[in-house]
Amino acid sequence: MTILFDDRSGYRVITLNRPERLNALTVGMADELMAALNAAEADKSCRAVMLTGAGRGFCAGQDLTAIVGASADEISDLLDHYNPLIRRLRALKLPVVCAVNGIAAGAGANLALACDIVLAANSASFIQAFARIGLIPDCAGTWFLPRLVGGARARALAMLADPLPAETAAEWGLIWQAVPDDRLMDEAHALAARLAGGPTAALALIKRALEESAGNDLDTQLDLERDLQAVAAATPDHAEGLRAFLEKRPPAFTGGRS
Ligand code: LHQ
Repeated sequence: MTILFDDRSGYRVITLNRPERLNALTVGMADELMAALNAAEADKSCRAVMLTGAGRGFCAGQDLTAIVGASADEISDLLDHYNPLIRRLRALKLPVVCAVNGIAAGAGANLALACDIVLAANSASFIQAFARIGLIPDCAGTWFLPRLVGGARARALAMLADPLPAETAAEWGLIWQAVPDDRLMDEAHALAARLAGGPTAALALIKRALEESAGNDLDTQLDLERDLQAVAAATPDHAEGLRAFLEKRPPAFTGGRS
């Protein structure tokens, strides 16, 4: 299996599992990952996802041995397997924590950036490795980078293809946090468990509002917030959140939808 699952209480851990190749991606692996994300969303007891890598790397991007001699058409066909993954992660109605346990290169870096909250081990680094092999950042690298770190840093990261250490990635806002290596998995599990106890429907609406903001002007976004707020306001978790506030106790969200 190139993808492993581990069901925890309220969330599912998905592990990229080709450690001898630093979890480099194949088409089969991308399709398995897609199936795992679909299964997580379909399982109503699953309220968050954690994505990580087996071994010393997170993901070294496309398996380069699989594209030696590939035609231009075959390369672009490959992206028809990877692009849906990026879209699925962004639209998944569950929060996704990424625990970047080691190097994240090429499509592997951008797979991590597609997740909602990215934690990385201090020893991990992010490489937009594409220019090293005469390619351009794909898997939404050219969309994420300027939005997360600004144009100047995006250009240098993409053109120089140098490793960006996790701590700098966090300072620049590329990821949420860099943590000591021996704390990474505990911190990521704690975050996933916390999100799994959250107001699942509202978290999905937050994802949607933030995602749509990228293409909206202020007026459109205000209208969208009003509409999505009406959906959130009709959920049992909103009622529970208000009750808990008035009763001065922590909320017991169920993740149910209206
Ligand atoms: C690998 C890989 C790898 C195969 C390490 N493939 N074996 C592009 C084209 C088309 C469509 C779809 O999308 C894309 C997007 C992309 O992702 S393009 C960018 C692809 N990735 C890269 O260019 C990164 C290639 N890897 C590296 O530069 C290095 O391996 C890094 C910097 C990631 C890690 O370096 P080290 O820590 O020194 O490890 P290593 O190089 O010794 O790798 C360990 C093993 O993993 C090694 O195999 P070996 O048999 O010698 O032990 C590598 O050959 C293998 N490996 N990445 N992408």
